[in-house]
Amino acid sequence: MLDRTAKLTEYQTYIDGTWVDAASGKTLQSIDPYTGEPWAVIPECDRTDVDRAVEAASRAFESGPWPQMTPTARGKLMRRIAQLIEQHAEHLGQIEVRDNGKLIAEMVAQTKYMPEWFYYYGGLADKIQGAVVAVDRADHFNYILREPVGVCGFITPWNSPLMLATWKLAPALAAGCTVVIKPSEFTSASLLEFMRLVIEPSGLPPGVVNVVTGYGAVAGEALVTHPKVNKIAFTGGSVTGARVNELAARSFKKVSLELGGKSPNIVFDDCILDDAVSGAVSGIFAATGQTCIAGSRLLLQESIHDAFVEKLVAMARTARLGDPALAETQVGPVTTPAQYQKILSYIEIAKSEGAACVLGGGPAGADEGGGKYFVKPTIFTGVDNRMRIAQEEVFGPVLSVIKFKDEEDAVRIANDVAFGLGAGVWTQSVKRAHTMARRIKAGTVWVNTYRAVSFLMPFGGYKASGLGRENGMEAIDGYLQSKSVWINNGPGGGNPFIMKTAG
Ligand code: TXE
Repeated sequence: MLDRTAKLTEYQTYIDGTWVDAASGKTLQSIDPYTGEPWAVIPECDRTDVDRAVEAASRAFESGPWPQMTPTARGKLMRRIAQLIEQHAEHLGQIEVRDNGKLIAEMVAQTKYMPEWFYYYGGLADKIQGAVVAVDRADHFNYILREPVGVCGFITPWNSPLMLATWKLAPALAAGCTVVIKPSEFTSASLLEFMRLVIEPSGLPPGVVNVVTGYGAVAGEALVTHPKVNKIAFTGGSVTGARVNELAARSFKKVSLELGGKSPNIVFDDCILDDAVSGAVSGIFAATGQTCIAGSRLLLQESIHDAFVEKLVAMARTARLGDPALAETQVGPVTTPAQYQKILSYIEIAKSEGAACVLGGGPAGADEGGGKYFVKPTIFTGVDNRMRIAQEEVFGPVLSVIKFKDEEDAVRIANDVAFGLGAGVWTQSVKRAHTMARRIKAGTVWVNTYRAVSFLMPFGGYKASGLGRENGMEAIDGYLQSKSVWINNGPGGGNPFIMKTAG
């Protein structure tokens, strides 16, 4: 059970295998979104700390035990990390409930599942294979090596702090990289607990994984612009993602971005209605809508629109708001005051655009199970896809319902948006399922399910939803680069003034 009575917990950050304060001695406070009160004190790192962490990661990459370790040994170490997460899953989950306001029920599921990433990528560590190429030259033996990209900087958001760090950390370690992580200033505690309970006792050499806590504009930008960082992996909003991409480009860093979405959840009249209603609820009200894959545009076929909305509203109305630490709670608080204001402002925008609010539409008071930063599950019908409420990411429990006529119309509306992260399709027709999966421009299409993720399935965005993929075999490619090796076993010579081509 979560203990909310303890006084402020003071954290240090983890750089080069030791626990340290920020060099400046500055700290920031982390707020419990359920009570609105500070509960933890976190070092406020700046460029000096980032420099220390990157230097440590660079040393660990170039020398010391890490680059000497065989990929098989790296894999074993990663399996040890997985076991340590299993041991501490409950505690890690509770910290995230406290720091982020995530539901304990969701955190139990997430922290139980997280070890799979380290088992899976640990298993892949010694299966990273180059190739021998039968090159078009006599007496040559050519091969391709696959080498780690080097020091990686991770910038992670507040909505699923540990899970999203895991998606980056596991493939990076398997590839042999070293890492500096800048968690969100709103939710740093679970990562620091992860370092204490998992990374430190795992036996990873010092400097392989480092953490710099602090603000995005200071610690984040120092990491993105540091000359010794070779790759940036970022998850967050599109505006920040674009800035990170531009800054990283100046020093030619490799970049992967997992950004926002405005995902269509498309319901055809041949669906199993109850499953689709539950899928619509899960798409927008799970995690209080604070998820990049939120199915925030519900596209309903005209013929079932009214019946569907009736069932949807009836189900959403029963959602239990409350303390995220209680197993029975279904909708928790919004994580940050700024996000709370943003959600409320979008509710007003939707109203002013002429959408009809058929459920919720404002803050949830204490009598409804709410607290300081609670928003009622909100549904707007009569939404036109050109409205801001249909085009811009709200990142909260606010659903836009849009009517469509037929398959063609559904595809047009679904793709008429800047984002392309996910999409849901509810139908019993096999033909329609495959057609829609092919025609929707999004990194993930779920048919008759929603918000499902796995370490085995690539995850990432089309269009403004990002660059690169996390999870699955291809994620490891983002942490590797290839080197072409030419060995001439034959005579030298030839005209030194022209390129050595086959012709
Ligand atoms: O995210 P930011 P914010 C979306 C969602 C939300 C909006 C804003 O719509 O309402 O973004 O949220 C770090 N250089 N998503 O402001 O700014 C920051 O410290 C380097 C979608 O909280 O993107 C944090 O660690 N780093 C999303 C991380 O970037 C910088 C998850 C993310 O913060 C930086 C979260 C800078 N200049 C929000 N500025 C998703 N894809 O799941 C900030 N940061």
